[in-house]
Amino acid sequence: RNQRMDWWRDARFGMFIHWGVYSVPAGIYKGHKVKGIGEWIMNRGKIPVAEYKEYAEGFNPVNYDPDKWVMLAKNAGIKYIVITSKHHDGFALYNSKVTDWDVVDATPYGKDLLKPLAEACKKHGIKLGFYYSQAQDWCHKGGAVMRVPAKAGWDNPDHEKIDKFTAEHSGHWDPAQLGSMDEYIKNIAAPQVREILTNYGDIAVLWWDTPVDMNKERADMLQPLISLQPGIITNNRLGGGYPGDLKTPEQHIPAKGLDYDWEACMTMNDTWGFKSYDHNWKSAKNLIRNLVDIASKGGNYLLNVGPTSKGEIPQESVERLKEIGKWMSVNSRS
Ligand code: FUL
Repeated sequence: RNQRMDWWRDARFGMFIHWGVYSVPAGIYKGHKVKGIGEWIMNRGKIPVAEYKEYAEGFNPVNYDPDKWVMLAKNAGIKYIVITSKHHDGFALYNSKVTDWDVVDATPYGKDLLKPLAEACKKHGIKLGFYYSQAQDWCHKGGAVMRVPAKAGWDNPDHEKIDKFTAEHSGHWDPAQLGSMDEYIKNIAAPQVREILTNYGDIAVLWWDTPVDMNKERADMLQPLISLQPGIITNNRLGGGYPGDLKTPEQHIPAKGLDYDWEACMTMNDTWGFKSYDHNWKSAKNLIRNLVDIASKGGNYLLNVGPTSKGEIPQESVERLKEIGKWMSVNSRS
């Protein structure tokens, strides 16, 4: 019996936080509603790197109150939080020494967002995990890109030209993105993983994502770093043949569960990162059903919130978490 997984198996319920510069455009580029999930706006919109980076000027989460977030989670019966330390746009929510594309160097806010969250989690007895996009990185040279046709975002007048370029450059749409992926892994991803696993105390989970263009050699530059956090749990999205500790069904619940530890990650509306006009919220009843359904099948529920650029969890999400908390206070065992 693998004791390392004990707390995680008992936990059943986690909070996913997708937060970054994409919360500034919040789903709208040049006046167009860009299709798809909000944190993908740069790729779907084919926004040039320099232009996307300007959104950082609008990222100023002055209302960020990690204590409040952690208590909101805790009161809903949530036992662990997984936050995007860096998503596919390459923007780090912490003070990274290997790039200027982070909250401290690139935004008016200018403060590390993960430090106070780590402190709040510790104070309230909630475990903390980091999501890290190790392969896709749309702002650092050499980062991988998942290929998406220009028309899949908005009615882009340059779609033919862009698609021709992306076809020739493994999905990249801006010359500023081109470079060696091996160098990117070595000089950006690996040092950043080292940072997040060194500077924030106990980290319970490392959540890799989308192993685009990963191979064994590249994964081997990252996998050994998990020894920086003894007991850490990783998911199955590193690539390079590493299975990880858990499977990660996304936006669905396997009908009969899985014969492996698993965690269903799901949104409350239709986006992970904040989108101003996504009002397609599931009811609290629906979310509670999902939790019960998942727990009864032996899985964990990683339920997402997408805070705004001002540092607020949308009110609709707050209300639903409070409803879940009410149900939990009557029906849960701890
Ligand atoms: C996906 C990512 O591409 C999404 O943006 C999101 O982070 C989801 C949880 O995983 O594969």
